[in-house]
Amino acid sequence: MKLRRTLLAFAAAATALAGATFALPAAAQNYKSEYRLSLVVGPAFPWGKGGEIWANKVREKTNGRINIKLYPGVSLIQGDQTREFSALRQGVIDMAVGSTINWSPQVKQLNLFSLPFLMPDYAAIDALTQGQVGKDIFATLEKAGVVPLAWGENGYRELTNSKHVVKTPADLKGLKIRVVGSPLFLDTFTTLGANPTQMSWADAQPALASGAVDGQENPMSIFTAAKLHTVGQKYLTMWGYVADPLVFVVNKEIWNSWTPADRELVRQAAIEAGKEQIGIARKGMNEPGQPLLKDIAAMGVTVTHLTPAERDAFVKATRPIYDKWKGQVGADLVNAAEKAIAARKK
Ligand code: X2X
Repeated sequence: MKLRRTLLAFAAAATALAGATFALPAAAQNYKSEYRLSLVVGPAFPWGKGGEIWANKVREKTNGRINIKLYPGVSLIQGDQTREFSALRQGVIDMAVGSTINWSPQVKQLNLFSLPFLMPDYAAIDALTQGQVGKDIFATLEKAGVVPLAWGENGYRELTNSKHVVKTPADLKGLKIRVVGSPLFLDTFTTLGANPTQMSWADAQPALASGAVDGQENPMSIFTAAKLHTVGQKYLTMWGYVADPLVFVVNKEIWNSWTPADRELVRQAAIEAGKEQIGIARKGMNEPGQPLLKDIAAMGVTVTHLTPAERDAFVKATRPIYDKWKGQVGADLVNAAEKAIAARKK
């Protein structure tokens, strides 16, 4: 009797002990003192700001259990942004807020957003990222070995150059244009008669400054924060041909090393940061009169808006590329995207 009571007491104590160990977050043993968050550009840009907001929210929500350090300039991979996705998967990078363009060499579905003139307005981007297409792409990323948590936005990529006003595809003829990431960009600019060369963002700025290239395409928030008017970019064409969303993502092993409760906090922080970040990225562009464009014009930049007919000439000229890449992205995904955009609330 006494023995049985002792055994029972022992078992209860052991259970309590096991429970206590289990309930204690793995923090002390398994959590790293610092998690490395990769970004192409830092907090002076809306993109990097999104990373900073995420890091701060995570630190707060987890009472410092998860401590994130920012690595702008994709410095963990020596500035080679097209390797970011592989590095994430391999654990060289713990987390990232990355552009769909930079990951598209590894995840071909992400080229969806770079199909020329697929998304006519912000509502079209939202119809994709906030709808079923966004869910399908997250499932693809998950299969590719990372944990996607939320969408952000780099923005509509407008065309700039140092030579002259561009209003027609013919105006692009022979212009040396720096492009990034996927071969789709080379195809698009070659088809338009330009002379595209692929290089990293780090290399692009000196190449623009020296005149090694004449032009580039990037969102207006990148143009202003990087002061591209100071490297000869005096002519801006608002053509809205593609936009690159950002994805808030975590390496799978890192994710699995966190307690379920902490994972939920990190996810919530990413969703909140993503919403805020999109607001910052669109600032000055989605309100009446587009005040950011007035600021850019005041810097001495000639801002060209295309008439619907002028824009249509670019749409027609790039249609063969759209059709060719529709197959590479996946016809089902592109069809679903086209449907979602047609049904969007404006
Ligand atoms: O390299 C670019 O053009 C940039 C900064 O927009 C990206 O990383 C996609």
